[in-house]
Amino acid sequence: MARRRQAQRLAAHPGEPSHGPLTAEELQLAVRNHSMPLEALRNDVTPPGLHYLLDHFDIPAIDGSSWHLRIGGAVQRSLELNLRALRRAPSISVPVTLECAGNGRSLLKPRPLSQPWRLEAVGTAVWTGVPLAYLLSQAGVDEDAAEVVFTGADAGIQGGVRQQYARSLPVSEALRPDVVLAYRMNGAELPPQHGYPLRLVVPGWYGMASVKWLSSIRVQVKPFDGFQQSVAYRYQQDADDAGTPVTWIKVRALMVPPGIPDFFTRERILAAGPVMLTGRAWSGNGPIQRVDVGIDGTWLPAQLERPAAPFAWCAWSLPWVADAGQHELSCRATDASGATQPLEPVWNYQGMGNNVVQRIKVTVQ
Ligand SMILES: Nc1nc2c(c(=O)[nH]1)N[C@H]1C(S)=C(S)[C@@H](COP(=O)(O)O)O[C@H]1N2
Ligand SMILES: [Mo]
Repeated sequence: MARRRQAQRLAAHPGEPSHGPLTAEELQLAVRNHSMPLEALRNDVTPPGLHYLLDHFDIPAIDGSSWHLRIGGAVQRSLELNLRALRRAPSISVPVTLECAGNGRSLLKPRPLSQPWRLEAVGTAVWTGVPLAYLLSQAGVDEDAAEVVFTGADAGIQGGVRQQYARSLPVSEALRPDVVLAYRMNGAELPPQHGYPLRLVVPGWYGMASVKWLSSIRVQVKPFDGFQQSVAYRYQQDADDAGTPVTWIKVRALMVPPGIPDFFTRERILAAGPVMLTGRAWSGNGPIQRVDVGIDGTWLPAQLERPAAPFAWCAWSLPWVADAGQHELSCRATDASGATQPLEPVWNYQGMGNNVVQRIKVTVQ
């Protein structure tokens, strides 16, 4: 009996894939970290509160008036800046589509136990703040520097390791002109859950790179080997596989589910006749080249609109004349690198980068 209990506990261990029903631990994470309701795909910029959210630990308590950011390590001059100094520095505003690398995880079989996203862990916001490259040039990055490490104020334990959330970027990425230290989101003060008072935003990279609640930036000569870099966020086949790092966002399209939902199943009910199917598509690997919409398995090219910025999603649309009966709708994007979405999920141990096509069941009456 004790043995069985232990086995059950092990089955709910994060990282161990499960064939079983959703666990209490997954539900606990899911109610803390929400996705974007698919109908919010109708907005160019995701309204406040509808952007997806992923916080590993607790939202830290930070007093903006005494908070400051330290920049140090392999630099000529270490800097210490408070919020007022940052707000006086040159600023940019960048529309960016952020997506969690674990998006699609709960559709994998077996299901890696972690935040159980379906397909909606995405959002687009306009991030305003200081270009990281500007502050790094003020500090003067040493010639032999390799990486820049960003550490958040949030702390916890993951994989048995006590840590503050931290991630690094290669110096070349950190110096891109569109990488921003943001203190505003959609024109308003950064909300507590999205990183107040300051967060990094790395356009084109999966969300884990965009460190929230920044407390320090450290330039390093050696590669960073923190937990969120060397253990988490890797494409692995099993626990012993060192794997490859998760970096750029893979291509994906999503559709606004047409018609009205059934409350419990979320299946769609639609009146027969013309309907405009719409959605958004994005990729970290070059502009979206095409979106195809599948109607009962027949693919038709959608019309694309221009995105607001290189790493913001683009809108797509396709008119459809719905005839009575059951239908399955899907959408599939292709980016400039030629990459497209798989029709079946591609499994990996941490459930990363599952950009399988979305399928929506519709009953037309
Ligand atoms: N300090 C800190 N930064 C963090 C995280 C975190 O838990 N702590 N989560 C990361 C992950 S995995 C994602 S997907 C994004 C989510 O950003 P959002 O909550 O603003 O959508 O923040 C990233 N930055
Ligand atoms: Mo994430």
